[in-house]
Amino acid sequence: MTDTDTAAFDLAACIDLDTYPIRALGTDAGRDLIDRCRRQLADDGCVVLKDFVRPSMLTRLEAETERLARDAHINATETNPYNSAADPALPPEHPKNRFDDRTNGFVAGDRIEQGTILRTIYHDAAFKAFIAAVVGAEEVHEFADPLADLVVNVLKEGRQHPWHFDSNDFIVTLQTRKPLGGGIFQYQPNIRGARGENFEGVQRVLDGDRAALKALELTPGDLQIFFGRNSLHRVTPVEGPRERHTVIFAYAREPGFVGRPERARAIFGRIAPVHEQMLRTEVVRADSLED
Ligand SMILES: O=C(O)CCC(=O)C(=O)O
Ligand SMILES: [Fe+2]
Repeated sequence: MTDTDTAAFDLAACIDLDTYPIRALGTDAGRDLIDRCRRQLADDGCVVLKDFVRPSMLTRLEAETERLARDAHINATETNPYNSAADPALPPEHPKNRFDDRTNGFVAGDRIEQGTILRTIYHDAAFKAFIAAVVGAEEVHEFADPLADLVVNVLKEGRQHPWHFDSNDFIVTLQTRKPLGGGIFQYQPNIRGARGENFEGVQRVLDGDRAALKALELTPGDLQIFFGRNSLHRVTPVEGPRERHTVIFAYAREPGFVGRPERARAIFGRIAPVHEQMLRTEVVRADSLED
């Protein structure tokens, strides 16, 4: 590790605060930014802030995730859009029975040190206040899960993240490395929601209907805020030897969120002490129910 990897730095040198005045949300320019983001999220479920990270920082940003990506846990599995089990009572063409390869890798949060650009942004109070204002929350809270709080999503050549809905209602991502081809983020805004699951609509997308699909042409430094709970989305297979890297900043509306231990095992290949604690508590609870 070199000095530049660990040197502390001012976030103002990293984020384009002139275009994105996240430290001055009470000013006209700050309110304007929030309004624009909120309108776009309401219309589309997605907002992209181009060049959120200043171009002068991109080399360092890319080097950071490139170094971390060597530690990614590759978890090749088959998943349906709901990340659930198949339902044999339903026909094979039903979306619940449509499984596709999920072949991305994740670098867990405990591999990402303090002093990195990624952790500096993640813990920054102004950044969190900005995200809260955009998603319409009083506050957002860092995950209390040392693996899932901050992760790097790594897609190698031929790998993909297939059609799915997220379990979090919103997700904040930053692209740090763009592949030579493919790796396109596609989504169909609000395909499900208050009116229900819309299995027919989901099935049409899985069958190749592209009529209402949107696609993002992301480049390194772009920040994306996305309501993935109701918008079906995927990342298409990466083409060429250059990996695709995105960073996921995970926040919750309530404090203390920890993912399920079995999910940590599936995604990161291991669990943290907080998950071990959860398992012990469950055993105690199960025992007392038996009595
Ligand atoms: O890497 C991305 O652009 C987003 C991946 C995604 O949809 C997810 O992690 O849930
Ligand atoms: Fe997702």
